[in-house]
Amino acid sequence: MANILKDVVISDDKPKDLLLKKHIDYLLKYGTDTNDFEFCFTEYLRMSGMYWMLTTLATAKKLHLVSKDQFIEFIDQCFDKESGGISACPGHDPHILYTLSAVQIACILDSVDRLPVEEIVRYVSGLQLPDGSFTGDKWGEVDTRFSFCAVATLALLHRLDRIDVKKAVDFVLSCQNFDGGFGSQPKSESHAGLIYCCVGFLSITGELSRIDADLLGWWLCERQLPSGGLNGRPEKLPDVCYSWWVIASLTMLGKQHWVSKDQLKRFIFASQDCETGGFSDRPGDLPDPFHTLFGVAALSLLGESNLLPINPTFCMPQEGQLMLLQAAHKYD
Ligand code: GRG
Ligand code: ZN
Repeated sequence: MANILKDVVISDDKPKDLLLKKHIDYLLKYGTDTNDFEFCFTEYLRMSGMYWMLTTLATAKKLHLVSKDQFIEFIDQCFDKESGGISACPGHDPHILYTLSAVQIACILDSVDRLPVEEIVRYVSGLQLPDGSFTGDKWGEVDTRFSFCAVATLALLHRLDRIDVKKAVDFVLSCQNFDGGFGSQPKSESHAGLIYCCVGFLSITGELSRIDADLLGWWLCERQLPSGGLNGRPEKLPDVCYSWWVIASLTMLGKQHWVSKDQLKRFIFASQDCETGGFSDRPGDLPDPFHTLFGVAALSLLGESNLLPINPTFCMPQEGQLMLLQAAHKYD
């Protein structure tokens, strides 16, 4: 029996170009009603939500529409003096993901000098285990996402020397699978989100040449479905966020041309909400700030005009801090 391919059909009434102004309005309005159910429900990821919003606005050249101080003050309220880490919102436990988001926010706003840099470095380096892996927080879960968060945070703060980079690289390489992809831990299934984390990690640590780029590039470009959208692993539906996780990984590997860019753009454009603004995971679903960032960021990588170039490793606008860092090594 033939395999039935999971995919979506894009109807002709779906948007065919970028509705940027609507997305700016959607993001600026999001969070103005703090009693809104969706806003309250997403409290546990607020710091990342702010990073998604700011990166989208920066990529759309609209950063001047927000006040810097409000974000830096929020980071201050989320800083945990004891551990040195940063949480998603006041009163929550610190975590490496929200610590990275806070550092990204400060970089985008050119305000790293207002961060408690040494305490943050102490927190991140303290999460490394003897085998080189990283836990996400004091509770001990190990995942390659946290290896990425650790080196991205430290690279942005110019403090990579504060961890054992060689051991960290060995751990990430031990999560590489026979299909060329990477999972969350050794022997875990390859997944595009985790591949982005591991390729990004190896880009930051200057070890991209340790990847079999042809094998991984093949796995990644097989994520493209007839609709043009990309899924995160075989047999799954396409989703706008994988436009980012996959195309950013292919870009770091110098193989962006291995997927059809026009078909991918068609899928991303079709996932915009022309009434409210914002992108959803796939055409016809409800929009959210997460998919709005990754839709816009993928379009930037695909060369969409009116958007600033985005860095495929850090998912932040290239200009400013990242120009100096030059951490996204090309595969050669
Ligand atoms: C700075 C851009 C940036 C990121 C920070 C947290 C992180 C680093 C990246 C997340 C990568 C990611 C999306 C990992 C996915 C993990 C995973 C196994 C998801 C599976 O979710 P399902 O089963 O999704 O709901 P699918 O699409 O596979 O059905
Ligand atoms: Zn998604």
